[in-house]
Amino acid sequence: MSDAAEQMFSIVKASEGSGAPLYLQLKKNIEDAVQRGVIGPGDALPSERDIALKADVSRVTVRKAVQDLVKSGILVQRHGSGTFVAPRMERVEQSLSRLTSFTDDMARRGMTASSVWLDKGVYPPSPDEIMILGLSAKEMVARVSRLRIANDTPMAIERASLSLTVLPDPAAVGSSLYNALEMTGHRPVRAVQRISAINIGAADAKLLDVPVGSACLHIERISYLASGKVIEFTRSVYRGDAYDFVAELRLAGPSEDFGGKT
Ligand code: 16G
Repeated sequence: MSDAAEQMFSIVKASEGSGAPLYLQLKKNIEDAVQRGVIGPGDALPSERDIALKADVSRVTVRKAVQDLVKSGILVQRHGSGTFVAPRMERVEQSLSRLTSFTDDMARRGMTASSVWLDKGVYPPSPDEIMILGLSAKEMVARVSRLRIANDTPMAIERASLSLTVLPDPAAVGSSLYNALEMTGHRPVRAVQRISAINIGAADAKLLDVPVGSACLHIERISYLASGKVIEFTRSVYRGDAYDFVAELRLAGPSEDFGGKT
């Protein structure tokens, strides 16, 4: 570790004229070192014991500072291998005017899309699924839920529901849902997407490898066939630190309404 990096462990004790709690000083020093690039994404921090020795503070003080920095996403801890500066997230810019699939989006960027399956099965539908997919109460619904990954980074969790008439065997879906729909002539041609801000809960945070409560985007997509039939109802959680959704806006003509709810 460079001399400049070692500086982040120099703490001023109360007896030496500083009133700030030791863990806050240590936390700020590490945060400043990350911001100034003295230590970079992926760099390892010394062990808790070594930091305590270098800073001449207790291990409890080090733990408190490090835990706060992990919570705010500045550091990451990997079981058994230590504490690291969080990797820098390459933000993905996603157009809101084209109906594309995750697989297409990543391929266009030269990234490899992969998924971890969380669920694929047939279930009795929820009231939302009945209403949105236009099912009868007796029909079952196909659900495919996946953690979507770009290169090695988890980007989103997508939970899709479809009518069994278009996806009779969800277990047969391979790496792309839209490719599976395309094969049976059911790829959607239009979609309405609703995006809202959320603070992510513990289970989804673990899957996306982000701190609990971090800012994410909740996206609901309802997709349609050319006939106007709803084909897909997907609820997703996208990482807020990874995505910019971009929409092109044009001045409305005098006869166009603004699409708002009245
Ligand atoms: C996109 C869609 C999702 C769709 C998926 C299909 C959003 C927010 N979501 O990620 O609704 O199910 O693509 O991707 O854009 P796939 O064909 O790669 O499985």
